[in-house]
Amino acid sequence: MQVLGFKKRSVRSVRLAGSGRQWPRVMTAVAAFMVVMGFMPGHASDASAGTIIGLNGVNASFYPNPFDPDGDGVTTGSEPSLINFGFNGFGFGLVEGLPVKNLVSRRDSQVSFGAARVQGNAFSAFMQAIAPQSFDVGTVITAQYTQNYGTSSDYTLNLNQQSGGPMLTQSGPGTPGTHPYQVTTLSSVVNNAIGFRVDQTMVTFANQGGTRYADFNEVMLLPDRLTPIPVVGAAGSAPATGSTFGTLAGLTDRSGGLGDQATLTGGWRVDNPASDRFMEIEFSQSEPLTGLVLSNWRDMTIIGLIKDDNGVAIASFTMTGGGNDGGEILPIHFDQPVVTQSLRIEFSGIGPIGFREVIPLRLAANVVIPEPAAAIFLATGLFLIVGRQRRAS
Ligand SMILES: [Ca+2]
Ligand SMILES: [Ca+2]
Ligand SMILES: [Ca+2]
Repeated sequence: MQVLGFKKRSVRSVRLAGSGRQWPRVMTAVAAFMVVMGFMPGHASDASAGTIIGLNGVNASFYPNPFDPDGDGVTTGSEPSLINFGFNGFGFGLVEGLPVKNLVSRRDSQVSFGAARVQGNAFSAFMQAIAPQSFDVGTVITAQYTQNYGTSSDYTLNLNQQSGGPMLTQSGPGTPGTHPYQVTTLSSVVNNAIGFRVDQTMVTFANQGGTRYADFNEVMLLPDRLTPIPVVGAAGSAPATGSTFGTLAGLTDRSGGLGDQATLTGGWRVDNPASDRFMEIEFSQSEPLTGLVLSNWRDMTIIGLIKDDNGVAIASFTMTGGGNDGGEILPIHFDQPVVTQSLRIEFSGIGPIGFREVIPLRLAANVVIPEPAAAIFLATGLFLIVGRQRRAS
């Protein structure tokens, strides 16, 4: 089994690299689960179709989607989520170029499957989603792909609260030809969120006349206050035959990837991977992993087993493709933090493997009193003590 070395690889993680003992039993369970769930590899749907099962005492699940409470697709089923859009200021010819519900579909893509688009003749547009019930938000994670046509499509994202006004939580420059994943940790959990609104500059595309567009790929609102765990190394399968596209650094560069295979940047993909089908990321120290966002590349089906730095399997998962240009973007939650210095994913099945992005997350520290405020607090206390002493003397 080939192991690509980390700069700081520990003895523990070398052991983990050769461990595949639990694979057959786990994959039997995964296969049975897939049959029960009616999972068909390659099935294209606008519903998120991924599955996850915690293993060896770890409870793992996907963070629920407030806009798809019954989990069968946004605006599919009984939930009364309200998704709408419009121009800011003067405009005409308003059209939903791609379904705006794709804002919360938990799928990502460059421009087609999984993305939301409003188009027409205006300079600014909004897209918003209101959930049937209020929910907690501690972290906002977004994906925005902007075409490389020379004009910035900057945005602001406001949380809508059940009581109180809109709350600005994130903004982005919309730099042409980029595909950023942005993680924003709120200073405290918002308990009465009801939805969000993206306001965005509309831009013209080359050879598209005067029509202007606003594209946005995904907004994920997670209840925990999470912060990304820094990644210091990565390793992955080499191809048996064929090619690797992108780089291992693209796994965790906060870009969803650009271009087709031959020109891929911001992602990592291996066609015809060797028999040791894996990817691995390493942290500088043991970290309490609470969340993990996985975004698979394009139309590939992924069947994976996640292992900690002792080689213990903590979860198995599946992800589907979605047509030519849309993988899933799935936020995994571990009920109890998994303390580990590395994460390894071993792939099963056939076909290419790869991700647009992997985001390991831990709980954010509680907000402390900023130093100037603390100094005032201490000075006030000291003043009161001195005052009492003077009065007493
Ligand atoms: Ca639904
Ligand atoms: Ca989407
Ligand atoms: Ca990436």
